[in-house]
Amino acid sequence: MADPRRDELRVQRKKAVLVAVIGRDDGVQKAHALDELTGLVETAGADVVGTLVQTREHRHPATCLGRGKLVELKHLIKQTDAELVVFDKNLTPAQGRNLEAETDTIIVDRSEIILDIFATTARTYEARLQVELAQLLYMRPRLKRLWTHLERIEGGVGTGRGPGEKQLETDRRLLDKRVAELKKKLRVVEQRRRRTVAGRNDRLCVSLVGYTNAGKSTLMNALSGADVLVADKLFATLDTRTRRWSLPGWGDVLLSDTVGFVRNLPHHLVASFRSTLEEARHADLLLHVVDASHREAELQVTTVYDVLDEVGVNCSNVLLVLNKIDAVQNRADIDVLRHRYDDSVTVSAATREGLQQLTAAIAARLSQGFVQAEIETGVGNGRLFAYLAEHADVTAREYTDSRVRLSCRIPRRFLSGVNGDATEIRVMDPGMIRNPPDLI
Ligand SMILES: Nc1nc2c(ncn2[C@@H]2O[C@H](COP(=O)(O)OP(=O)(O)OP(=O)(O)O)[C@@H](O)[C@H]2O)c(=O)[nH]1
Ligand SMILES: [Mg+2]
Repeated sequence: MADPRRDELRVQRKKAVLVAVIGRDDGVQKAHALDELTGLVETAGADVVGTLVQTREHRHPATCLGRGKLVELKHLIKQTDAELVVFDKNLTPAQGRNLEAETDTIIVDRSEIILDIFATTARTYEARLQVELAQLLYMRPRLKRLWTHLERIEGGVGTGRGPGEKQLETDRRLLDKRVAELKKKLRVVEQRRRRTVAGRNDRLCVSLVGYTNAGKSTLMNALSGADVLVADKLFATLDTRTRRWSLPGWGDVLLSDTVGFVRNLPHHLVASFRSTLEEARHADLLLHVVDASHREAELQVTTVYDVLDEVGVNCSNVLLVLNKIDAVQNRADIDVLRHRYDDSVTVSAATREGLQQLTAAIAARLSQGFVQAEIETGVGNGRLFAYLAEHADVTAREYTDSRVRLSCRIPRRFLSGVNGDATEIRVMDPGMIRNPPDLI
């Protein structure tokens, strides 16, 4: 379905006023309340001409802003000739409608800006499907408001009297039909991806996750010699890229670069990007990349854990990578972060400082996934021998009559496959193995 707002709501080159409403518990300083939104709006291509911040514990149910601030906003719009007002919070459809009526400008919220950026950046078939689905689901409860936009800008649609309920009904039906189509297509893509990821069972997978612009792609390139896109903009990466990486002292593993996160990601977007994050969900180790030079590094770390939790990624094996230390002005700031996240590694993907320590830490972490086991079974158990040959490192064999006792190192996740009648398993050393085998 054609999006009737496509042209009208395109934020590019529009003059925008940004508004934040912050509470005491938001953990955001007033002076910096709009830093991130400014980055998002600029990435989307609009010109920021003014800002307004209100400290308020409860958002006004009808207009988000209190009465006085609303008057201030109207002045600011007049002064700056703004065509667009962007709210840092997500607005309800009714708040959007009321604000538009009050200010006579286009009101956009944080979700719409993020969706807009994703829509412009999405390149692959999968990413496009995901973004379109998220956009339509976001639009659905706002359809009426959308037509009011058109009415005002084009002096009415068709008859000049504006669309009736009938038009709205037709639109909603078309939209629902497209949503069903997209969901079906995405299911196919998802199944394919799931099969691909499951098929990699014999290789260990390391996934880079983190806040947008933290340096994930730069680190991927620095570690594996890949040439994925790096850019000083938000959401440069939308698709997961996986490369084989020869990890020193270990052997080949798979390294994946994934989409970055941001505070208050639109819920629909998170939901539709589930399949893109399939790699992270099945990773043996997550490298959580943090921009240590960022003022809000700690807040960003928390956000990333929240989103990972929301999309069902298991965070039990995470290595925190404090990146961009070359850009940290005050070294004491790094010490604070190191102290806060004591099991972290400090690097600069740009200058390669600390990369050796990082690869050693990754190898050590991966080896924690191994166990030392003794397995006793019948000498004719060909299925088990084949399984161990594929997945384990057998270090000793001891035969007695018709039985054999095998000592081996095996990835913990493959232990459950060692079963069957008359097979005994004894896990000897569930701890770390210092010299992991070269090949897994
Ligand atoms: N000074 C400095 N800049 C870095 C470092 N690592 C990355 N950058 C810069 O940070 C910006 C973002 O880097 P990317 O690698 O694209 O970040 P990303 O995490 O992949 O971002 P998204 O894909 O947008 O989520 C680029 O301008 C990089 O050059 C670093 O160690 N030091
Ligand atoms: Mg990237």
